[in-house]
Amino acid sequence: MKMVFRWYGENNDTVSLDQIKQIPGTEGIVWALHDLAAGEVWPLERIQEVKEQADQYGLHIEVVESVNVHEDIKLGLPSRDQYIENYKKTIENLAQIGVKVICYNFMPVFDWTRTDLYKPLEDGSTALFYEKSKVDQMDPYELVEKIAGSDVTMPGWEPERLKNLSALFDAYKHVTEEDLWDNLKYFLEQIIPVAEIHDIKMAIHPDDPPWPVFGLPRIMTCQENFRRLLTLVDSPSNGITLCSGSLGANPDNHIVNMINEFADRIPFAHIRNVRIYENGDFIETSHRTQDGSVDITGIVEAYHQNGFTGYARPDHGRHIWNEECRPGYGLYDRALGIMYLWGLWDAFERRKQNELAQTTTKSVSTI
Ligand code: DNO
Repeated sequence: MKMVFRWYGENNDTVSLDQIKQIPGTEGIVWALHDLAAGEVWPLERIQEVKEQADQYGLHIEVVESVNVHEDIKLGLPSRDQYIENYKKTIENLAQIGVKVICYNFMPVFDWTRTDLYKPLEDGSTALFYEKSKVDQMDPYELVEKIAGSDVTMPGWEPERLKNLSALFDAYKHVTEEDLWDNLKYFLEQIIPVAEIHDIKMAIHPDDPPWPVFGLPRIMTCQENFRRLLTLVDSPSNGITLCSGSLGANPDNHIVNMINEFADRIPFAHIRNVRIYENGDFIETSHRTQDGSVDITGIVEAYHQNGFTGYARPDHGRHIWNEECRPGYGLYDRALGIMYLWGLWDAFERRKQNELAQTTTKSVSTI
């Protein structure tokens, strides 16, 4: 397991590279050129710039999250071909500077969705919260008006997506889940060969939450659908960012089974916990197994048993110790998350070594 940490860039993050460097066992940043709109080619010089910044701290830049997919590709519009060409060029440029994994998602219009960014937990910290009934009852067009009339910015949403929201909702009105599958296949058939040539693993992120929101279709939601994704283009470059928190918001998703089934197609793991309530609401807790509904211990054990050598990052943290930061992306709780993940990993590793030593001793003593 290679531990990495998401970093939003020099002028865009409250966490600094020297702080990241001091988190034990952390070897690289997970980054993106967040100011570029989906569909633009990422220029080589800009990529090089980030590499130089990271180099100064001995951190690598092998994982990008995300190169976002233009809506025209998801909608299957004729204009998609130009955007796909741009995407290929971005893959080439990233490979040239040493990137190995590109995370992306195929969620229509919105990335991750929450209803409260600072919901208090019992311990006095705050965390990202999703109130299911609130989203279920929300009329998307009302939402558009609300957003248009405010200076609201949403986590994980690029500002330009918030413009023209109404038109986007209209465009998706007749797009079914099967259409989305077709459009994903079309996209993958074109970009995966390019990724293969450049030894890049594409890693799709699950939909968060893993069910349709605002009447928009969502397909990266469950084990069966990830199985289908992997067959769309059967290549080691067509992989998954297995996000335990996104998938874990649906109690029917069994993450350990997914790791066991897809292990060799998971180049990138997001590991975090989430507490699910009976009414479908959920809140993001600390990474510790006992604090939420997701079996983080079992998940790390499954990665360990499968000999996982991919990249892993802690995911959203709570806001603790009065830290002011991007929602979910502070330093403290994610650093604690890393220590928990390493603690589990090291214990599993020690157990394995002890077992190996015992078998060796046994076989020696029977000779
Ligand atoms: C949220 C993230 C997502 C993720 C994208 C990947 O914190 O996990 O925004 O980066 O969905 O494309």
